[in-house]
Amino acid sequence: MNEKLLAGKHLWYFEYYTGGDVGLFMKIARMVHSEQTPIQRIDIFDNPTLGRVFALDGITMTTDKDEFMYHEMLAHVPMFTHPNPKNVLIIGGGDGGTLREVLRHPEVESVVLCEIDRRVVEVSKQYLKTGEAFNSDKVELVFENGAEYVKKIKNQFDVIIIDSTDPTAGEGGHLFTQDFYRACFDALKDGGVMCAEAENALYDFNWTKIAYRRIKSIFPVVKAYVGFMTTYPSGFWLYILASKGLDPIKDYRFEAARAMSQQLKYYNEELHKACFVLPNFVKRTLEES
Ligand code: AAT
Repeated sequence: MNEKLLAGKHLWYFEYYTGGDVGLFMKIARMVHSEQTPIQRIDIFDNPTLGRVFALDGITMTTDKDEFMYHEMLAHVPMFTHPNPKNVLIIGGGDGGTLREVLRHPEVESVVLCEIDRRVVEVSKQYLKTGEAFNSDKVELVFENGAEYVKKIKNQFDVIIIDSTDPTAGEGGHLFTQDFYRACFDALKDGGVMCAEAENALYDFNWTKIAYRRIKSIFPVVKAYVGFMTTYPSGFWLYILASKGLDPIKDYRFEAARAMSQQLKYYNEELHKACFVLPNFVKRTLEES
């Protein structure tokens, strides 16, 4: 047997995907932080291959190695679809990764980040590289359930990004309801763009369909797109972009996207178009939903 796998020598982390038959495991080379907050369990540990890993309730949120894939795709597709994204709202995203990507855009004047669990932001600032984004003075933090916060806001944001936990666990479910999407529509200015993480087509496709159908009943333009995300279930992640009129393929800022892609590891101006081309089984199912 491989020496590395000898029982008793190391701690191991197991993530069970929805259904419980398939999952992901990682060696815990060093435990960095564990706590139970009033909302959820936070664990941060180091893995020799993936670097620092951040998990909530036993579900992987970020690893140093691949968090850029998810955060770049979640942030830049809506940010380059909008012609001038000055005021941005991020719901969830307490690790700071989406915030870091949003702050790369020079047009941004202010970002409100509404996170349900204050401790996620505090431990991210202390232990994660993504937490460095909170040092920006453009950021206003709100610690509240995003579904409650957004109901109180009208006509204020150019872009809203929903960086939530899965609807199947914890508090993420609040961010997949029809009322929540309607409140996001109302919180956007005319010409506004919303983008939501939308799960995967293998283990949680039902949730992608539900989110797509609900968003479609509210926004005139709705398009799903896809990206690799190697440590999320299936490695193949879906996102939903919705707008009050802008088309993410016809209207995006090609030149600005090209200029920024020099400093990015995943997103580029060509990928922006390509990510909307969906595999048949995803395309058909979403069209029917
Ligand atoms: N940035 C990649 C990591 C995440 S974290 C999602 C964040 O959403 C968590 O910090 C969680 O505390 C916060 N959150 C959950 N529900 C709410 C809510 N109702 N209001 C505000 N914040 C909330 C995303 C992981 C993607 C899924 C991986 N499978």
